[in-house]
Amino acid sequence: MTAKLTQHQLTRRQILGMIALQTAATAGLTRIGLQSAQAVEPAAVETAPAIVVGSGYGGAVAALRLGQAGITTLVLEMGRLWNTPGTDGKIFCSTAAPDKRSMWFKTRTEAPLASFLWLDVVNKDITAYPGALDRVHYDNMSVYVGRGVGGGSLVNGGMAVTPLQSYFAEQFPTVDATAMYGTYFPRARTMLGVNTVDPTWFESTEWYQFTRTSRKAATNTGLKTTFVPNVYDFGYMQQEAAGTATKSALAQEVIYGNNYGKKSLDKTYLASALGTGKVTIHTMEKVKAVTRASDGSYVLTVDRIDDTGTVVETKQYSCTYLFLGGGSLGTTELLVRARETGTLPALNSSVGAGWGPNGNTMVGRANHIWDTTGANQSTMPVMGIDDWANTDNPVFAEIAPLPIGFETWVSLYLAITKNPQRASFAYDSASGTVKLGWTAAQSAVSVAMAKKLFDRINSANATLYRYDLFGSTSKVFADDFCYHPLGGCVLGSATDNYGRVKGYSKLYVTDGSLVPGNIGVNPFVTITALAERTLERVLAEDF
Ligand code: FAE
Repeated sequence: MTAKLTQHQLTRRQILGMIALQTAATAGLTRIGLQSAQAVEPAAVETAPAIVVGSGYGGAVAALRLGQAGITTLVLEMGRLWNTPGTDGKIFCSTAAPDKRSMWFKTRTEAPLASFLWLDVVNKDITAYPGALDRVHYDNMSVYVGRGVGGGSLVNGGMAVTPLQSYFAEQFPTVDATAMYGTYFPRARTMLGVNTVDPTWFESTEWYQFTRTSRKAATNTGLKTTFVPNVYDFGYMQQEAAGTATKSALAQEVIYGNNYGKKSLDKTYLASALGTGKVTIHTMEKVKAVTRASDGSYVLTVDRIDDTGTVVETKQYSCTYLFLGGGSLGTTELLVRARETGTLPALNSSVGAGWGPNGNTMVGRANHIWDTTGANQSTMPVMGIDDWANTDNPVFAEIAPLPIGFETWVSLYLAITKNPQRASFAYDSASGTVKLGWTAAQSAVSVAMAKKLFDRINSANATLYRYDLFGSTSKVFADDFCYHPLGGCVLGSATDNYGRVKGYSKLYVTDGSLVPGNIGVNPFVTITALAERTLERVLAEDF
């Protein structure tokens, strides 16, 4: 049984796009498109009217809307196409049995939950390979990102949350919130395939016992909980629970990819983009440098890598319109490097600034023996504790699973706090990379906010924190990693009000780097909606 979307759910163009994805995977191609499903020998310098860097949310929206407008578009993605089963018959590996497919060129997995009972039982040695999840290390902050066709959508928890309109307006004072909430958020949700868990099933299934136990503790504290939509197909999940479909969310699959059930971008935006016949995706190609030629075109220097990470070719591409969708880290790094090495010298000083981890802090609580969380846990979160309206201490805490197959009595949370701290990226000429200037003191602000909320919950329920989950140091709050990197090329500062990069025409940012460090909820719906808004405007005015 597979999670292929059924024909009636798909447009003809999406079906064509999915066939292109499938054919490319089977043939082992790194070049995916309707015409190029057969291997085509590329020219020395390839030219396309539009190039999109990255195939996450921002990149996927750009690819589809450009393709629909009839513009020949090339997408360059540094990760692989995730569509070919390994020897176990699965495309992705599970969190319980990680192998080389799990992480991006690591020799040992680096899972967010480093330990259990202080024991180093979670992480495993693996062979270095272009796996789906990367953990990028900076001083005091590591950032998890997805790698491959679909970017973060391959590895994320699928929580598809629209921020409070009032907070959106606070973070984006120059954006017309009425248009966002009337047009672009609904468009993004429809395109992403957002759905919600059936509340009746939720109340009865063993798979969400962990959520109900956390809800009980929140309710005892007088806190509000709210259901959270997701792009995982809950109809499929119910079939998994009933034993009539192959398990994915119910088989410990999430951060290293889901084999079934999740509507990642390769099933939605990117399939439609390929279906236009105008879009081609090149995989395993990392954009290193961008410059502008005297005729105004952009010239990209790109490393093509193989499965060992070896650069097998350095190529050049040129385009008239360049859309950056490499994510907060990828796009910001490219632009900071371009400014500091003088290849795009007119970029302003806001490029690289305004970065934040969305106030992310992870924490675990120990429940009483009678408050079980269940051996069986779905990997897809469906509920959050919503204390954002508490002006003294605004926190939105997603109730996260700990799907390790036995009873742990642990309630786990990913808290999103309203941490106002921001950091900047600086170019390091010795390594040719950028460094993030985030400090431990800045993380401490998120921890203090999360602690205030969870101290209340522990006090109301006479429960304690877990000290054994984040390494051997008895750390209670995981304050050194995030899932939600935001900012670096903030809308209205590094760009105009529509993502057009200041200082250059026909150069656009479409991804999470536009969001000023915090959005109060899980960010991909906001990133998608902003990209829809950008593409609509740019196609109407700039082409
Ligand atoms: P992103 O999706 O990161 O895509 C960027 C793409 O560009 C990637 O495929 C890169 O490989 C590629 N790339 C980067 N640099 C280059 C380059 N130089 N050349 C070629 N390609 C390049 O960007 N968010 C939610 O809303 N709900 C959740 O439940 C949720 N859970 C998460 C769980 C995990 C484990 C992680 C890691 C993230 C989670 N997120 C969640 C965050 C979400 O996935 C993230 O905000 C978006 O993926 C960001 O979208 P972008 O378009 O900015």
